[in-house]
Amino acid sequence: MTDYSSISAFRPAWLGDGRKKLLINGEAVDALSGETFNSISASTGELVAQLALAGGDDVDRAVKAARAAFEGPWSRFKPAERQTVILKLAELVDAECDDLAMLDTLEMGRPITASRGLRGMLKRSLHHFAGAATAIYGQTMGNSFPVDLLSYTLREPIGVVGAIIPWNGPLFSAAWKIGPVLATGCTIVLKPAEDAGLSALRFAELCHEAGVPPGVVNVVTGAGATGAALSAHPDVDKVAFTGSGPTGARIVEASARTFKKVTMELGGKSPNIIFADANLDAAIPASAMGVFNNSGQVCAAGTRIYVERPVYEEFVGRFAAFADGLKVGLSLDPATQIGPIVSGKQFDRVSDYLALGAQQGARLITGGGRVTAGGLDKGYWVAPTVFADVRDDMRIACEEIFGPVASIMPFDTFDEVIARANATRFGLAGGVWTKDIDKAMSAVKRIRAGSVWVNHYFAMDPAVPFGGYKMSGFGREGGHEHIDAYLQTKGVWIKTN
Ligand code: TXE
Repeated sequence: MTDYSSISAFRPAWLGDGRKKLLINGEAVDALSGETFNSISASTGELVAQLALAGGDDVDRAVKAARAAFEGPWSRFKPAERQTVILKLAELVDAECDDLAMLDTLEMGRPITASRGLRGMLKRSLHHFAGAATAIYGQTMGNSFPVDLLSYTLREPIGVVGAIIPWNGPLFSAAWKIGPVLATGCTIVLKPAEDAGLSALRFAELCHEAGVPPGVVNVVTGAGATGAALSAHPDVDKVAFTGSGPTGARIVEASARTFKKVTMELGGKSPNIIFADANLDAAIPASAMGVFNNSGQVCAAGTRIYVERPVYEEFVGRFAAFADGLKVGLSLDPATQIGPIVSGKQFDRVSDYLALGAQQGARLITGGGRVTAGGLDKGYWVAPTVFADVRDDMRIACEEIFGPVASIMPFDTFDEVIARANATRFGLAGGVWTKDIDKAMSAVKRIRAGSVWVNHYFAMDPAVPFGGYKMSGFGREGGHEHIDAYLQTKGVWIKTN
C-alpha cells in the first residue's frame, strides 16, 4: 500500500537536493546575503526545499535585468514570435503539469487530485494569452485640429512588472501574472509567497526553455520584505498583487510614491443566495464546494450562505451531511477531497474564528475543530464546518476566515437578502440559485460584486473578467481588461500635408 504520510517518494526529480536559488537574468543565483528559508509541507510537516531569501539588493538586480530585457532583446520580438513562445510554454507546462501540481501539493497541501485538476485551465489560459499576443490593437480617430493631422493610438507594454502572489493557488497565480506579461511584451519580477514558491520557479524556468530571453521572467523567492522592496522599487512600472487587504494597502502606498500602475486582487466574504425554488440537489453540493474547496482558502469562496426560510432547515441538514461525507485526508492521497490548512499561522487564525462562532452564539451543525488525517496527529486539518443561525453582525459572517467554514443564515424576502448580501466591505463574488429567470436577472444586477454565478458556483475562464468591487480590489484578471492592465496608450499625431 502506498504511504501518503511522507513526501519522500513523491518529490519530483527537479527538486534534486532541495536547494533552490533565485532566477535572475536567466540564471539560478544565491541571494547576495547568502540567506535561505525553509519550505515546509503543509500535509506532513517535512522539509520540502530550502529557498534563497531575496533581499532588497537581489530585487534591485532582478529589476535591472528586467529593464535591460525590456529595452533590449525582448522589445524586438514580434507579436507572432511572442505568441510562438507562449504556445511552446503551454506545451512544456502541459507535459510537466503533474510535477508542477505536485510541487503545489507538497508545499501548500492542496489535495493532489485537485492540483492536477487545474491542468485544463492552465492550458486554456496559456492558449488565451498566446492569442492575445497578436490581438493588441490601437485605434484611429478623427480630430478637429486646424491643420491636417492624422491621429491614432499605439498600445505599448507598460514595462517592468512587479508581481506578488499568495500561496493558495501558486501555479495558477504565477501563470496569470506571467501570461499577460509575455503576451504584451512586458518583463516581470515575480515574488511568490514564502509558503509556496517552487511551482513559480519551475514555471519561470520553463519560460526560458520555451525561448523567452534571459531577464524577461525573474523570480525572487522570499518573505514580505522582499515584496515590499519590489513594490517600492522606483524602476518598477506596475505592480500586480493578489493577497490580503492589509498587505494590498501597504503595496498601494509604496507604489504611489513613484506612481506605479497597480492592480489588486484581494479577499472576499461572498454571499451565496439560495431561493426556495432552487434545485437543491444541485445547489447543495456546489454551494458546499464553494466554501470547502481548497480547505476554504479561496478568495471567492461563497462563505455567507443565505437560504430562503421555507427550505432553510432542509438545506442546513443536507449541507451538513454533504460536509460530513467529504474525505478529509493526506494531500498526496488521490482520494482526498479536503487537505490541511497551509501553515500553523493560518491554522491558528481559522481556529480562532471557530471559537468565535460558538462564543457569539452561532449554531454549530458539524465540524468545528481540528481533525487528524491518515494517522498523522500533527498537521493542520480543520473539519468542514457548518454554522447555522449566523447573524450578519457576527465576526464569522463579516471577516474572511480562509478556512473550511460556512455560515448559513435564513432570509424572508428578495429585497432583504439583497441588502444583506451587499452589506459588506467586500465585493468579489456572489451566487444565486433559483429557477425564476426574472429573480435571477434582478439579483445579478443588484449584487455589488465583480463576479456573479447563477445556478453554479465558481466557474473561471481566461476570457471572462474576474476581480473585485469595493475592498476586494481593483483591476480585472481574465478578459480584455487583464491584457489592458499590462498596456499603456500612446496618442500619435502625424501632419499629412
Ligand atoms: O497574505 P499576504 P497572508 C487573505 C486571507 C488570509 C490572509 C493572510 O484572508 O487569511 O490574507 O494571508 C507578500 N509588501 N488572503 O499573510 O500578507 C507575501 O510574502 C509586499 C487572500 O499569506 O497578503 C505573499 O507573497 N508584499 C488572498 C503575498 O504578499 C508583501 C490570498 C500575500 O501575502 C508584504 C492570500 C509587503 N509589505 C491571502 N507583506 C486572495 N486574494 O486570494 C507580505 N507580502
